[in-house]
Amino acid sequence: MASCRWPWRRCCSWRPAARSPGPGSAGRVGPPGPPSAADASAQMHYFNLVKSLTSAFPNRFHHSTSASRCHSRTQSGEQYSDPFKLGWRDLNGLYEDIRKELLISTTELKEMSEYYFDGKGKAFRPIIVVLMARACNIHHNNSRDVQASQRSVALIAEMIHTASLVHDDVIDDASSRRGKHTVNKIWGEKKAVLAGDLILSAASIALARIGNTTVISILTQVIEDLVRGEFLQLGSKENETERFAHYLEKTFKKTASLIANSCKAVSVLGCPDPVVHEIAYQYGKNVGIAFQLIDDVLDFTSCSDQMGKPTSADLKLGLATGPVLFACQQFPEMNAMIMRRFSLPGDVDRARQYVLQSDGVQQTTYLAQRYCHEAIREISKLRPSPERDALIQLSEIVLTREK
Ligand code: GRG
Repeated sequence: MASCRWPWRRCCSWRPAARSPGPGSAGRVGPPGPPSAADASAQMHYFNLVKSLTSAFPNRFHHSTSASRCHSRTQSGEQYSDPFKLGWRDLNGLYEDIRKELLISTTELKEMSEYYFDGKGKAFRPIIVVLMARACNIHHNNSRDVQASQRSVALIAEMIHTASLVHDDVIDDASSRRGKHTVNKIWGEKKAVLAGDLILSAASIALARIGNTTVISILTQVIEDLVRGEFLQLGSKENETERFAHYLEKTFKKTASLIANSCKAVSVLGCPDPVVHEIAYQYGKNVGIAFQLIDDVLDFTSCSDQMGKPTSADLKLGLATGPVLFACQQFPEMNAMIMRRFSLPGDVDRARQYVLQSDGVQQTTYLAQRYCHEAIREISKLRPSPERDALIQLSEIVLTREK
């Protein structure tokens, strides 16, 4: 297993080639601006959760920046060196509570819609949401504690995420996720679509119950973005620069919008200051884009066992992600393959070889680092708190994750 990891990825200080599109060309979603000198130096049950996180982030404390080298101290004086542990205090019973939202009388539909709420996911989104809630709450004259409505946003974010996974697996005809069969493989496509719809409708009911129209509009935007992001993924662009902007827009819509808007929603619930709302949104957007860029890297560098789903999946689906787009700058012969979405026999293997011979993986990782630095720059504008420090640490974990 160790042989399929790329340990250098954790301390990559690689710089993109002069021709790289770089984050500045990313249009609206784009980015952290031109590289600066700083860049270079640059409970299913608690046990299961910890187990899953330990294997997902085994090296998370081995590579820390001075900004993130922190031990968070709670009001009780207990010390946390792990942002997941700090966040999880507010998430006990997360999956039980989600299952309560999915109150369904039909046995089969109930089984299908509860299938992924088994504690095997990383719960990355709910963790960010509760940490952000506490980090924002101290900006208003109230307790740092997470409000019930903010905790609901954490549940809703995980439910929207899960519904989109179920639908995504239907679109991609995927067979495995999180190391188990997908809903569509077990129950068939039609029922899987309905199970995704049901989770989404339960999330919508929970959202309406919060009763805040601003928050409703922030989180419904996410659903539109998810659909538009998936649509963008169905198309290709001929021009290289347009192709990169298209990729980053798709990345924002498919992955980052949910994180950005959930962060914004809890900031709105906790604090009236629009400056704080924008910081929360920008942090979530930048971390979310970095998260997806690393996901795209892992599709080339990780093993199926590690990921719990097949790797090289993107090429097989005809998708040109960051590593491919960067590789194409070095190997322009990849252009034709990208345009025909790797549909000819041998295209997938050849494209994979080009990527592995190129700097595509390093460049994508470097780009993700720049988004994470931007996330840290944003969140550092908030008042100091253990949760703010944990969010800084979390952005680094995004870069070092192995699943
Ligand atoms: C039903 C709301 C809805 C949308 C339909 C299918 C679709 C439109 C959108 C697909 C969105 C999607 C699946 C994006 C991928 C995001 C991503 C990186 C998923 C993996 O997240 P992890 O690693 O997964 O956090 P775990 O398993 O840990 O939860």
